[in-house]
Amino acid sequence: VVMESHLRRAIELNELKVYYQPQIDLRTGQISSFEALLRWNNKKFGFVSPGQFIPLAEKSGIIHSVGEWVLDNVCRQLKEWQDKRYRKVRIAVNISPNELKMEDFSMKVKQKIKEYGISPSSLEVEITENALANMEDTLETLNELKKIGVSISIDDFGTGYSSLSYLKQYPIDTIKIDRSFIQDIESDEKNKAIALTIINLAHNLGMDVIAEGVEKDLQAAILLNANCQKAQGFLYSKAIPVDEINEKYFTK
Ligand code: G
Ligand code: G
Ligand code: NA
Ligand code: MN
Repeated sequence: VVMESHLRRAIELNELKVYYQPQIDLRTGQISSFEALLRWNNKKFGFVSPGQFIPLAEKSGIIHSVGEWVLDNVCRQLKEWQDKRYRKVRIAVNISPNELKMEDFSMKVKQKIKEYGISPSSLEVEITENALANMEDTLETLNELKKIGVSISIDDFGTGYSSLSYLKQYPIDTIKIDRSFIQDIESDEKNKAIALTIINLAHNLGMDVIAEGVEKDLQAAILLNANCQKAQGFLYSKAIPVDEINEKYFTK
């Protein structure tokens, strides 16, 4: 409860910050996109990990204002890069099941895109399998997002409570292989089999695929050899503030 009351004031106290983790095209080694990952630095609690405060935000309903704040921040960032004529990259935003469930979610996204005048294709929403599990409205929301031109990816693929049938019902662009399958892909035959099967599954469905949690060159080599297009992980970079992103990836 104490942490919740601090989280409630985090936006007005300027305690939230969006960090960005690069997503790499394995064939060219170039950055193709970034995942926006929220950070909270509180006076009393210090840095609280999103693994801790996101569930709290979801339980308390704070996730709606936090989610809007993140989306606004990301769209403003895309606009800034667009104005500076930086190389075109996409930003992926994590969306909680509770946000996705809201009837006006796609309208809000549409309005933000319009407000900042950004290209819809530069925005991606990341949702988990669990968000798709039992909701009728979700399909309509995702279809609307798709119509607007926003990309849709499935986060932590293979770890949720879900069936594969949603892959044919929902307009999914990209599957993100959960990092638990990538972690020891070079030594664990089962994880390797699962990861390679997900890559084929995605491609057979005409979807893109990205491997999460890549930490070693050998893992990247195995994935490239298996035709995985993209990777994300500490091998390339952890999530960093936008100043560092600008300095590292755009100004040279
Ligand atoms: O950033 P890691 O660095 O610790 O992220 C932990 C978890 O928090 C991940 O599951 C990630 O998807 C989630 N997360 C990070 N940022 C956001 C956000 O802006 N919105 C939502 N809903 N989840 C987020
Ligand atoms: O659930 P989601 O996939 O959004 O979670 C992203 C989380 O994974 C963040 O906490 C991020 O910091 C973490 N992460 C990103 N890359 C790596 C990696 O290479 N190794 C590990 N262990 N964690 C990673
Ligand atoms: Na994510
Ligand atoms: Mn993930």
